[in-house]
Amino acid sequence: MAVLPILHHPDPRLRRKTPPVERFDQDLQRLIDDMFETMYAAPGVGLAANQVGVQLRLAVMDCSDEHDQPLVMINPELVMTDDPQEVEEGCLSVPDIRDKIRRYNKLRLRALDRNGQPYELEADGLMAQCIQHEIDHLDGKLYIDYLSSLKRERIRKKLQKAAVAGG
Ligand code: GNR
Ligand code: NI
Repeated sequence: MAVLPILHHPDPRLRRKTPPVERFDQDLQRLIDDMFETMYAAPGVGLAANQVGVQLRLAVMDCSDEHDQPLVMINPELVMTDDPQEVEEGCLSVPDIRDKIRRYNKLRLRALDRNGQPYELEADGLMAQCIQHEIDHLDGKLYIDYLSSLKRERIRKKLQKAAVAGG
């Protein structure tokens, strides 16, 4: 297994809508294992494939304290949501910044597991928030897109400066 480098905003590869996974082969299994290792090492509670430069509709998650509830989401879609609420959010691709946005508190997810088997689950709280965050990544969106353009521009400049400095 390997820890992969995580792309930072404003990398254009974070802005593409990812195409669905069609091949559930050995390469996909290795990628999923590497994504879990990368997510746990960060540390983070979720990671989308395009954050490590792979254009596939695939994300991994684990919102547990014990790192014992790994979840693979392949070709995920939301099938039900409630009303949005304000929550605080961060992202490994937007380092050292957090802000409040609106997310659904409850949802129903439909996705494929690592073997291509379909499943559905209901989630709330942090897990529901993280599912929405990862699906946004796979659609080429970042949580900062929900902030004011003034805030977004400030964040872009700060991260650009850090990248030029080699951060
Ligand atoms: O580690 C993460 N924490 C987090 C906190 C609140 C809402 C979403 C997240 S996801 C983030 C990891 C990440 O960037 N996944 O794409
Ligand atoms: Ni993120």
